[in-house]
Amino acid sequence: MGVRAPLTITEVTSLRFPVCGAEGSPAPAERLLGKTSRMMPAVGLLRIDHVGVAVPDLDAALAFYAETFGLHAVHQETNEEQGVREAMLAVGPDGSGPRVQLLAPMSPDSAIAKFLDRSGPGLQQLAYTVADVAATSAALRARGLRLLYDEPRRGTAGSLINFVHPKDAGGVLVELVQPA
Ligand code: V0V
Repeated sequence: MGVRAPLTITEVTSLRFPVCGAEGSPAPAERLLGKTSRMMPAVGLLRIDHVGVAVPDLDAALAFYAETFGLHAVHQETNEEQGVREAMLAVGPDGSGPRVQLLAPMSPDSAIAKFLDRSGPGLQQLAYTVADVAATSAALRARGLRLLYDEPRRGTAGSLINFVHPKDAGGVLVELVQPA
């Protein structure tokens, strides 16, 4: 029996899978629920990109993470559109895995300022890497989820980003990141 090579990113994002069973071969869920067959585009989450942590003061948080956890920033920038100063911290000896993103507000009406007012410092978002943020957004819209932006916007280091509304994702603000 042959072993299939791993799917490429292009193949992963072009996959379609039956929600209730392919035409002519009803899946158990379809037989049980009696739903109409339809094909959905694959969502295409590739890995966890980063977790975002809301902090009131970026410099104080950077010092805390360095002294306490030995984590250091590998990238810092200001994103005016998102109203944040942010830093990406690498984890582990080669730093190639998911990162911790520290997010500090630039103004009182920014998303991070509102989060801090409501919840205090802490986990604000979970971000997944995707190959094509527009395609993943479309796939999630097809499942009835609300995406915050009609078109992808600019994220860290020239990436393209969009978000799933936390009320449609089990109380988690989900970010989609297409790296530059
Ligand atoms: C709000 N809610 C959250 C939440 N933010 N739940 C879980 N996690 C969060 N981060 C809840 C909130 O408690 C309410 O629940 C409900 O959602 C609706 O709240 P809302 O009054 O509409 O809240 P707002 O006005 O604070 O807006 C929430 C959204 C906003 C998610 C729409 O934060 C947003 O646009 N976020 C996307 C942009 C962003 O987060 N930018 C900063 C990171 P109840 O009370 O009704 O039960 S920038 C970034 O990540 C970059 C640049 C990057 O990674 O590259």
